[in-house]
Amino acid sequence: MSSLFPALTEGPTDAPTDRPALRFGDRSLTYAELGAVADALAHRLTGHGRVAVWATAELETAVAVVAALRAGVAAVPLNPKSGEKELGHILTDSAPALVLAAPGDELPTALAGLTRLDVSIDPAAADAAATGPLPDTHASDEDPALVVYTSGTTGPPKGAVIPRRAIATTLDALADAWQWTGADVLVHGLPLFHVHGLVLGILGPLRRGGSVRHLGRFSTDGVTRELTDGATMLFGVPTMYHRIAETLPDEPALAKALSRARLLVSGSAALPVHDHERITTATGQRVIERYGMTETLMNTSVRADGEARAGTVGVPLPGVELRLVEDDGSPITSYDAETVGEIQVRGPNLFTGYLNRPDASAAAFTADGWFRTGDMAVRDPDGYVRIVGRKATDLIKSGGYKIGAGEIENALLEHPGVREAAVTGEPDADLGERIVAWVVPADPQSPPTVQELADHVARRLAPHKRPRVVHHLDTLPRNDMGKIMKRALGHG
Ligand code: MCA
Ligand code: AMP
Repeated sequence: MSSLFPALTEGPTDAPTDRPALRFGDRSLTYAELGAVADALAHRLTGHGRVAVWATAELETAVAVVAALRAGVAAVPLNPKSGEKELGHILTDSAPALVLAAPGDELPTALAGLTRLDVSIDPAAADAAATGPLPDTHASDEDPALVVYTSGTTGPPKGAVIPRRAIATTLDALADAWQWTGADVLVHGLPLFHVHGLVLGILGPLRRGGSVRHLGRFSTDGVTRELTDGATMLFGVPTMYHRIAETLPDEPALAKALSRARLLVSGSAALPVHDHERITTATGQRVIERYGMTETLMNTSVRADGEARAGTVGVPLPGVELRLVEDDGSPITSYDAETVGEIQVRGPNLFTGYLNRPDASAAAFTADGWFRTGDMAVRDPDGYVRIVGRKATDLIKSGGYKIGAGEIENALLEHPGVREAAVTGEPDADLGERIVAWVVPADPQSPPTVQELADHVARRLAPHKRPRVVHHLDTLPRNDMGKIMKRALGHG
């Protein structure tokens, strides 16, 4: 297939190669510099199998992933806050040949057995090393580009294998929907170990020949600064837009900065209509929503040239087939804004399957190749999709992260103070949903505190999977089969 990043080799069509490609804080690389450092690294990666990337929100992560893609080698982004159990699982499952990290980054012992390659971002040191053509243009469309770990209802996270064609397809479809060009300057503060921050937020601008300024971590001050200083687009999860909506009344500079933006895009979870309205009232701008999944990349979006309608995720992107189906799998043909069905999608934006999980991969698709998203929706008469819920109550979306209840329950059960555990999600104005743990203590006289259990889960799995609320119970409500009745807990 053709290069994923034409601007790296040919230069953006509408700008010279000294145009900035990536900026993280006060460190940046132009297209020419990124080409040099990424290709120098890529030369050292060719021939390897998968490589892990210690995916901090830093310049080195972006360089490492671009280098892997240039080398035609699949990258496995690791959450640097992953706990020992989660990290152990991902490493065993994905078996990377080596790990790429920024010089000086301290890596946990779980990675000690892997060869480490430091990522240099010094173009002066790179020039001499980068010689000869790179094989990336010979990589095939179906070759894996990324393996991204994503939680399910039960068990440990599964590695979604995302081929090169899915990345190219989804980014080009978004370019069409958003009139996204090399002239755009994107600002975001998303983590780089998930599709939203990495594929849309880093690879997206690079494929267009535009630039990205990463905030390191999200803050409304950072958004104000960058949008005032020439950035044109903002990507965020609803929690970020909620924080913007909360801050707007006290920060006229934020309102002014947002009102200058070309496009404000929210995704990864539903943005409440109240937050849409507060932002529009204060800035005159409408936030547009797009809907995607790790397994499918992007499926729908409100178009830049279409009507922005709060509470909807817009229309299917070019090349994406989308249908709603009844419980028995029969397609729903009505566009009546009422009939609820599961969203199924088909198209070149889809992943190829879960790594080492033929069972789960087969179960994810219908016999005729539609991917079952598990999201429930209705369609407006003009085709706009409105997501109304999720099939599985055991999936929680908190801060835009997908978190499986079963995974947290298993981790809680490994705590000596816990005899039984159930996990649910409950509404949270900031996070969308917060994780609630229902625990039968091993010793009712000294039940484990919320802090203890939060630290335990953060250490084992990841901080964003930690319970925010813990209820102590004498017993968990169970049905005749012994299954925990989560509805009887008041949630789920
Ligand atoms: C707190 N912290 C802890 C503990 N408690 N660390 C260790 N042990 C503890 N017990 C740390 C947290 O890790 C965090 O660190 C900091 O303290 C603050 O925690 P918290 O308040 O929970 O988080 P926050 O900083 O308020 O985060 C809100 C957020 C974040 C910024 C919105 O949730 C976020 O970045 N969400 C983005 C999720 C995302 O990208 N999803 C995309 C997947 P630190 O700040 O250093 O981390 S979905 C996707 O990709 C699909 C395709 C799609 O459609 O987009
Ligand atoms: P993940 O598995 O982390 O990639 O998250 C994918 C899930 O995020 C989807 O299945 C949806 O449930 C949810 N999601 C993503 N974007 C939106 C959106 N704009 N509105 C509502 N839900 C969304």
